[in-house]
Amino acid sequence: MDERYQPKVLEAKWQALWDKTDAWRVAEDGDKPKYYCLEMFPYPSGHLHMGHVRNYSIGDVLARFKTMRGFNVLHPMGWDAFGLPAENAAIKNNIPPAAWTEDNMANMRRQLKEMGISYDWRREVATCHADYYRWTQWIFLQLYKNGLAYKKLGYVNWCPDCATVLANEQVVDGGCERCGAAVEKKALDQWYFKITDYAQELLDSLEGLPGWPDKVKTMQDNWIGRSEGAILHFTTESGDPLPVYTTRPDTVFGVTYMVLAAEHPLVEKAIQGAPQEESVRAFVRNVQKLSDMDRTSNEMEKEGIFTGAYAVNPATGEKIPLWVGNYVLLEYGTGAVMGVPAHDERDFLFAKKYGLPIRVVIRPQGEKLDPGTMEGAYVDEGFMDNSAQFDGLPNEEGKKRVVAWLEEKGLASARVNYRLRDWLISRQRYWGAPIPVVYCPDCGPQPVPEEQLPVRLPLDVEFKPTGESPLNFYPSFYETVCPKCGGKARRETDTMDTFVCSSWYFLRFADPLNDKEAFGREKADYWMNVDQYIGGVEHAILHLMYARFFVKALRDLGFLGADEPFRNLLTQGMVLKDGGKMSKSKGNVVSPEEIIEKYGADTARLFILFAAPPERDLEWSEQGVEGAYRFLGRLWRIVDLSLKECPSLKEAGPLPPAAGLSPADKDLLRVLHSTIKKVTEDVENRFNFNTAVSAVMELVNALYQYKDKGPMTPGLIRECLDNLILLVAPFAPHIAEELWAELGYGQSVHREAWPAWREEALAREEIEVAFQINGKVRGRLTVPAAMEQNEIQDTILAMDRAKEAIGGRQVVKVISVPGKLVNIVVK
Ligand code: ANZ
Ligand code: ZN
Repeated sequence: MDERYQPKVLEAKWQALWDKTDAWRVAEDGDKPKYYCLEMFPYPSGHLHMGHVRNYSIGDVLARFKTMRGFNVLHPMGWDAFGLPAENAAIKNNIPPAAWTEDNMANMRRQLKEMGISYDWRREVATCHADYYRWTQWIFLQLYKNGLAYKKLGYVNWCPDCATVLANEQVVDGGCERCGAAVEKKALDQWYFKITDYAQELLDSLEGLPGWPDKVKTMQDNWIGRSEGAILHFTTESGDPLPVYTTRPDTVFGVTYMVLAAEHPLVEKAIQGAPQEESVRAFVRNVQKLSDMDRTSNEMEKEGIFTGAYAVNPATGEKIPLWVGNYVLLEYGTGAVMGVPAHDERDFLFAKKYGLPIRVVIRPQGEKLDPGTMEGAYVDEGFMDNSAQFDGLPNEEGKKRVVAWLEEKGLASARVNYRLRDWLISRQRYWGAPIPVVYCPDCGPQPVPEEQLPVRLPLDVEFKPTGESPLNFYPSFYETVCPKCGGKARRETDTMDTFVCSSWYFLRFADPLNDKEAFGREKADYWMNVDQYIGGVEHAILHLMYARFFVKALRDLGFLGADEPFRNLLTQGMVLKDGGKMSKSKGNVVSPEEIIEKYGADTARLFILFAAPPERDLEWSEQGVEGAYRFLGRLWRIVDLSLKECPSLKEAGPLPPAAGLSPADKDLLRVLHSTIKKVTEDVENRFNFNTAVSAVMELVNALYQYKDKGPMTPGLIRECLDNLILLVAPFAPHIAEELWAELGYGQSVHREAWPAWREEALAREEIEVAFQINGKVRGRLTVPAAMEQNEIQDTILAMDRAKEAIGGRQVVKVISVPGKLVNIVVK
């Protein structure tokens, strides 16, 4: 055995062997419990960053650990390969998006192999390959045929710089998530998925996910945004229906104005011929520049303008002024709100600003509120007031009674509302899965027949940033025939949001080579759910919500048994350096390549796993990396030294019965078994990889101490080294493989069973107890571990040293910490 630990040589050697033998391939196996371990697949930007390395190291420890624990483990990897950066690179460097993406995938695949991650590479998928997006298109067709995909004219978020539509979630503080440009509203025909059909189930089944972090579930809950209220049927003075959604029907007698969203269809009608016609239009144009995020943000000043028209309150028959405002969303509720300044903070500010009346209709018990002196809205519970027959009712009760009363007259209906919108999936972009629809002048939109899939992306596309899909300039793409009448027709040139591609990749991994189906039901049912999903918290809302929706929809269409995609979710923390996120702009990036080159992959993995528990942020530390490297060197040498000093250990048989062991032997045996126990429990129950690694480090220290003390018992050393290497295997797979071979084993360490600890080896035979007088340590005593607490006390009190220290004073009481100390209180 080489004296020096040479990671470069041995890592390359084992990686080549793993590759050649497809070491991590799996298939369904009825004899073993299955375990599906999945890390979020990356966008192929070209290079792994430390966040990836962390994500995939965590997943790899679990995958390897579960394999050794006897599970049939699926651990796949692929590429979320469509998307904008490839197009931008194409424009900038004149490389076709497909070629750029392929190069990047090749490089990152190589890097992942250099990290020694145990993926079944035969299952690799890339969402940009036709054998994958064909099935993305097929899923689109299933949703379309079942009313879950539809097209409508919508006001969409438009980034003028990227010249593309953004999902609401891609608008951050009113700016484009990618480039920061101010986002505008634009009317466009768009494709949507009807995720709102699943709003209630998506909310309810969060409760069935105890293995998800609470913070993620809360974010999903808020995003779905369920509220209970009613639609109240106001009308305009000229008789047009003007329904509003409110969560406070109990305040309907307090409505003093109404507000329409800028895009509301009644705005034009209301202003026609009014003197303020032009100024309202100007106001509307300004509001349309605001994103939904702006409109709902607390910071933005609430503004409005009177249309000149009036509405009629269904409860009172009263005429109330109709306004347009910058804070009303067209897409929420009905796009119109009733203004109740006395009981809504936003309405209160609005009324104060524009001199609108404030009418109190809810008051606290035994108190009257004066609108003239109120300094803010009264939003708490109370009793109805100024509300005709409802006066005096507790307002919660009032909500139901008002709705029932108006409902009887056909003027209201109870309603549950969700903030969740349908998912806008069309993009005016090239590098995405083409939407499989054809427009026929005679037959209208027609789904592409399934047997004609895939609708292939042309690969020779040129890039002109025009705001239209580049496919619009490719007659060879869009010219086609109608599948129904055979006449001339035009293909849809929009492509799908990349979130569509990533909403089902975990299903494809179950059956990636299937060219007859997106996935076979039997295989999907065998592997699903994903037992452990691991990724960044930045995907807490969108990706996870969309994937959940897909699974539920596919289940309802009969393609799948699972209800949820991911049984357990681990959101890993960030990798920081000098307290900040690693980023090019800050210049604090440490590249994985550099670290692997200098120390090897095992060191990189070990450091990352040791430096922090997985959910926490991790501070990069060069000393920490050095420390991990030194530890692996110590591990190497203890095996080398043991083999040299105790050559018979290779042939050593089973450990002799405990009776034959020296006290030092027994100590070491105890450390070994308590380490096995700790590492097992830390990994399995808590994902505490950091404390698991530090326990392994202590075991190595104990081995050195044992060795230094004198002759080694060969069977014991054998037992220690075997188990030590098994424990190290998931964390540092290459060195473990090499040392395992050095110990004479022919089979890969990663195919061995995880070690079990022996309960009887854990027990200490003797323990050391400190004794104190009035809190001050006066001595130590070694006693049998099994000795009773009061027996220990008596022994101490009988000792000369103790008697001397007490010095004839009176013992008031004795306080013990079992197994540790005895404190004698005297006065
Ligand atoms: C009158 C009222 C009085 C309201 C009151 C609240 C308090 P959630 O809980 O989020 O569903 N609203 C309705 N549609 C809106 C839209 N398109 N844009 C902006 N705001 C809208 O909120 C429902 C409440 O938000 C509704 O209840 C409505 O204001 C407002 F004392 O109606 B409320
Ligand atoms: Zn036709």
